[in-house]
Amino acid sequence: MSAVLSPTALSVPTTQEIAGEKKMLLAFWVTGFLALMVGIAIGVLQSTNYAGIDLYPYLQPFLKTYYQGLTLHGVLNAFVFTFFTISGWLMYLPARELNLKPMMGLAWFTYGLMLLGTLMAAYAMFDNSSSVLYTFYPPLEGSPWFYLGITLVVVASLLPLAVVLDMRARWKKAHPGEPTPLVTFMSATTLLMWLLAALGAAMEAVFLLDPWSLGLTHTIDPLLARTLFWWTGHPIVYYWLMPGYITIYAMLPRQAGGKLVSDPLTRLAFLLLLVFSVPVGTHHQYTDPGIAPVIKGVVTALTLSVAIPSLITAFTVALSLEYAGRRRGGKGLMGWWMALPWKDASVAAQVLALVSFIFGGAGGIVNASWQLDNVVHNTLWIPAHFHLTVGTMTTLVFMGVSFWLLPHLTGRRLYSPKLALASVWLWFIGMMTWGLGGHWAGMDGVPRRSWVSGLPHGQYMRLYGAVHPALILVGIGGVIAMLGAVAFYIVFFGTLFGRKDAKAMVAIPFAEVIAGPQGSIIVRIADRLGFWTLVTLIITLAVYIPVLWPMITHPIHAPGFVLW
Ligand code: HAS
Ligand code: CU
Repeated sequence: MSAVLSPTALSVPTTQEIAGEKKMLLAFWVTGFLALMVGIAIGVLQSTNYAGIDLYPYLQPFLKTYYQGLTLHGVLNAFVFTFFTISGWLMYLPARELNLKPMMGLAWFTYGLMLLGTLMAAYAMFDNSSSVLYTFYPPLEGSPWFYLGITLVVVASLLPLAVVLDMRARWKKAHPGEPTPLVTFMSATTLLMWLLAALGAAMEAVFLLDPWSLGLTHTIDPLLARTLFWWTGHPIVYYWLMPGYITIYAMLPRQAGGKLVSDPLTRLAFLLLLVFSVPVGTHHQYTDPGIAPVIKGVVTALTLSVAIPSLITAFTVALSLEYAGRRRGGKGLMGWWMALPWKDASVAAQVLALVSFIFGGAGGIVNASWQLDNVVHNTLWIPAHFHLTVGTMTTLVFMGVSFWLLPHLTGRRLYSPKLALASVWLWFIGMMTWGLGGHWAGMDGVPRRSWVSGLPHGQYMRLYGAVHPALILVGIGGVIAMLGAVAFYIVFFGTLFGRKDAKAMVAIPFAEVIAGPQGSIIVRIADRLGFWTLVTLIITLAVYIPVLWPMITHPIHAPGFVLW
């Protein structure tokens, strides 16, 4: 019945063999979480803003406006935190699973390039020359440091693909005819998806933003730029999600005391995520003019398809958790749920993240339908949606991973497991409260990205008094999550600088599987990664050529604006 995930997965390699690789992942992980720390600190200002409390006047001269704060919050959390942690994670896991040495020179080059890009963009954001928000929609104009910095970060994020494909090729050579081991398959699929996804932003940067900000062109086409941005901007959310799914599928079941129920279903979910993620970016532009209605209809259908792999995930993972809970003695309909190891902060983080994702995903399905999106677009509903998805599903999962990963990488004991557990619950409760308030206020028409607390109090109450309870929830949620973050970073740094302990060097908790890959036709078909990448490219071009052609043949020439 049960098959081990891969022959090498459960072996514990000697510290010496992998010390360099551990150092590499630690560098990526710590840099990402440092960016997140700054991003979260600024985030609380965004939450209190909606509750009607303007803290920005107290932060002069560090942060001049709400929009500067919001730009830093979005870029540091959504790009810098994710790109660093994901790049290191996706190179390290296959190396351990396959027991092969990754191309360390390229791995460190990735780190250096990403750091350089981050520093350039951070400089441009902190000096308030680029308060263009994390979507940098032109004709809002930022400094070349910002656009060039982001360009370097994106280029760097593509390099781990070469590292992973190289290891996969070497492994395949030594194991002819065998399917790629699961975690390596998931890492490669994520990075191949991201390669096709990044083409949009790359074109936007190279042809539009970089030359414009350098003064080589004097006007910009806002519609074309937005469309290329969302080519990348939608699938980037799966680039944030899939690395979290790797631990949810391939590690959480073991941490919870069970097994992953199906290897082939896991691969099917990742294959569908590869194929359907990229062509649907125009669902962020349902209200934009200049895109044919028929395309918006097609994109609605395609977007609903990309929810299918997450629905598969919901069932596969719920069953794996149920198996774990019953093995631990849980009885009856929901007894297994209570029997999960809730005291383990790493498990609690991941399971609570999944609970939040039920609501985040349901909101996404509302956004996906063209008609319903018209009700919620550009309202606080949208940030509520993404604070439950990237802000909880991705972030809380990676917080939970940190609780075993840091001891694994440093050989130091987890600092205060109790505080770790408290941080998880505080983050979860804070974000769920934020999510509730944000969805509610959004349905009542409160706009996103608005410095509402900058209004005179009477005017704020006249406009938003009726939804004030919802906006207070947003403020309270942000503060609770902030407390969770403080607890989390005490544990994070407490572990990094804590006591060495030989027993702390835990192995990666790769899970065993119940239904293995042997003899599965899905596994055989899914393993043809080159073919599926080509299929995805063809579908993407089939959707995007009709979208882009009218824009290219009828260009808009807009001058730039610097507003804040
Ligand atoms: Fe989204 C806007 C559609 C998922 C992030 N999304 C955003 C933005 C961000 C974002 C950042 O169609 C804002 C961008 C901006 O600034 O303008 N999104 C979707 C859809 C999905 C979806 C259909 N989004 C995500 C994920 C994100 C993310 C994941 C980050 C990581 N989103 C949209 C649309 C917009 C949008 C439109 C534009 C809206 C507008 O007007 O601007 C789907 O992938 C969601 C599928 C998910 C599910 C949930 C499955 C549940 C699971 C948990 C199971 C629980 C278990 C626990 C096992 C169907 C897997 C056991 C528990 C028991 C009780 C048994
Ligand atoms: Cu999207």
